Amino acid sequence: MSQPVVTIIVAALKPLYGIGYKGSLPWRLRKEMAYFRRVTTRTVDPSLRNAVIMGRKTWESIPSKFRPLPNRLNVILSRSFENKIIDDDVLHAKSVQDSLRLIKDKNIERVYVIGGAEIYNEFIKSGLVDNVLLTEIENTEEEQLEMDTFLKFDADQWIKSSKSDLIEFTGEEAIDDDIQENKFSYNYTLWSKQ
Ligand code: NDP
Ligand code: 14Q
Repeated sequence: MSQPVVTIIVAALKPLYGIGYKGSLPWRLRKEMAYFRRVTTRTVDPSLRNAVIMGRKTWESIPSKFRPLPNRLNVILSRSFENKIIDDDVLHAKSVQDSLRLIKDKNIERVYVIGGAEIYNEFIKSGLVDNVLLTEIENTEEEQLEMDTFLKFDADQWIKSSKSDLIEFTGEEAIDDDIQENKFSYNYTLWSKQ
């Protein structure tokens, strides 16, 4: 495909859409991480892979034994990088436009923008994002969770898709509502450009 679909995938705590704390995730949600892995890895065409694009800080936040994220082309953005093919699984890019240009001839089915906040904002500003896969998390405890990184998500700019469209888009067999894990309740949602 000449221009693969670009999708942001993010888990955010409502109502402020908090996504990070001190360079890490503010929560540990095992089932949410498994969903992230399945959805970003899955392709319809078995001869293709997906690309995951991330900021330098998010790359550094992934424990080294888990990166590069397997079975996906990992693209890392830094303003101090040269555009460079590191190996078959890792590319470096110095801009949003360059990251998309670099993966053009790489047999990529979908592009997932996996964070963090700065990268999400840069992609949204660029107008190149087609969809947002947003895991909407709610805290079921009184105690406030500490967060220092937030997603700028304006729901008025996006149309929420139906659950059947979410299932079709992700390729998941079924998607539960109000998943409970630790002190949180969450829902997987899909938003498309208005
Ligand atoms: P990012 O991961 O967005 O990385 C920011 C870095 O990316 C910048 O410092 C710069 O690297 C590079 N960069 C940014 N814009 C561009 C550009 N236009 N061109 C080239 N390079 C660019 O960092 P954040 O601090 O914003 O987010 C990290 C936080 O988000 C962490 O707490 C992490 O855990 C969380 N997170 C949460 C997710 C969730 O779903 N809840 C998902 C992913 C991350 P350099 O400084 O090297 O130039
Ligand atoms: C899994 C969290 C998540 N959910 C959703 N819906 N969208 C996302 N973009 C992300 C994310 C992310 C980046 C990230 C991955 C941050 C991180 O900070 C500590 C760790 C990981 C991570 C951790 C792993 O442990 C085992 O395998 C892992 C893969 C990624």
